[in-house]
Amino acid sequence: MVDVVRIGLVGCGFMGKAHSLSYRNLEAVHWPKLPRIELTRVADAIESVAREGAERYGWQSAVDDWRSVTRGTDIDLVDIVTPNDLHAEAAIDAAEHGKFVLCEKPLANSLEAAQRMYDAVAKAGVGNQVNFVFRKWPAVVLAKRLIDDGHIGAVTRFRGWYFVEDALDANQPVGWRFDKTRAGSGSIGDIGSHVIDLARYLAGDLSAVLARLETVVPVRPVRGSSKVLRVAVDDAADILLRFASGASGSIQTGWAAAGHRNDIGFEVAGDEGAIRFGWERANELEWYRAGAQDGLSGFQTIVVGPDHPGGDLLWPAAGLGLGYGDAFLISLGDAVNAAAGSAVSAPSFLDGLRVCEVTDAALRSADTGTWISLPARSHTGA
Ligand code: NAI
Ligand code: SOE
Repeated sequence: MVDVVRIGLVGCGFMGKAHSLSYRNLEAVHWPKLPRIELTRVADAIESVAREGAERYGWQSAVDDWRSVTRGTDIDLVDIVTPNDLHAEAAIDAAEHGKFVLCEKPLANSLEAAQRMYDAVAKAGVGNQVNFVFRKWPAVVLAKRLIDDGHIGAVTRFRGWYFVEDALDANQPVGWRFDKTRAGSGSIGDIGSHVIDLARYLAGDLSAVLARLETVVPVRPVRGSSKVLRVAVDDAADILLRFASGASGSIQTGWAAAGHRNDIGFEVAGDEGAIRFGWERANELEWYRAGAQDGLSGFQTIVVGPDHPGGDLLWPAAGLGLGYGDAFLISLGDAVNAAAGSAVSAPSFLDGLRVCEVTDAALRSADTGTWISLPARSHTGA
């Protein structure tokens, strides 16, 4: 294990802030289980954004060319937090220069690009992680543990959703997320990718999907321009799922969903019980055990705290509440430990590729109106 991990960040917008704040606190939070961290370089296509990011978050240098991060001989871990269309080029370059690569979700804006990214890290033999933060969340890891330990029996159904209302206002100017060439898809890739990852994490690989997509607002104003965008991505998606295990389920997404501020959640039903979770009550997990015939059965609420996986990183007492930034402290800590050689990273680019396979199949299904089977290899994790 190395004793210092030197980090380079590509992109300094919303996620640039989330990741930078985490890096600043990682050593203290994971103490003494993490190597020393150096915030070596930040790149942003807009030089002033990179410079301000460096000053604000403590990066040692700022550049506008991402290659001086992916090729920097003074950098061990390259963290890519740009819009989806740059993920592949930057990640492949970083892998070819021997870096550990952490990349934001979705892994890429197309299945073809995601496959190239996976091939590049596999060929270079470098560590890799895709930042599906919600599967790192204490209540979600606890859900996985309950399922794996048989506390709901055999999984029969998964129902997942991610609704936000960010795009409810048709007149509010939009950015790259609504541009199909940059993002690849709409709500299904942007927020749905998180739920597809949770479906795989909790209930195993998928074998087929049937999807219906909807663009609620066909023309939107473009941020920073007088132009309008003819929207070619989905505002909402409904996907029926078949799992390789024989279980079934559904995922719904929508980013113009009135009343839903950041509502990602799931229900997993088994033949002996069920589990449910929703981010708007992120510190709680609900668990139901079937069978009691006393008229008193129902879901029990478990409030997460130091007894639960990841919950031990912050506060010594239960119920104080963890928040959004804490999810990144957990996820990025795992990446740094993996880059230092003391852990295997998860979720990996292979998981990111599998999610892109599902998204791509759902997009094709919506075009054809038919069920689309996923390649058998995606059931094996290989
Ligand atoms: P953003 O638009 O806020 O920031 C992106 C930044 O990248 C901007 O500062 C932009 O100038 C910069 N950039 C664009 N092209 C670049 C280039 N060629 N070289 C260097 N910098 C470049 O976007 P946001 O919200 O930070 O999203 C970034 C990524 O993070 C996306 O892939 C998104 O899907 C993902 N994301 C993940 C979340 C999670 O929960 N894990 C939450 C939000 C976003
Ligand atoms: C929306 O609320 C959001 O933050 C998106 O902007 C992200 O892309 C998604 O990863 C999480 O939710």
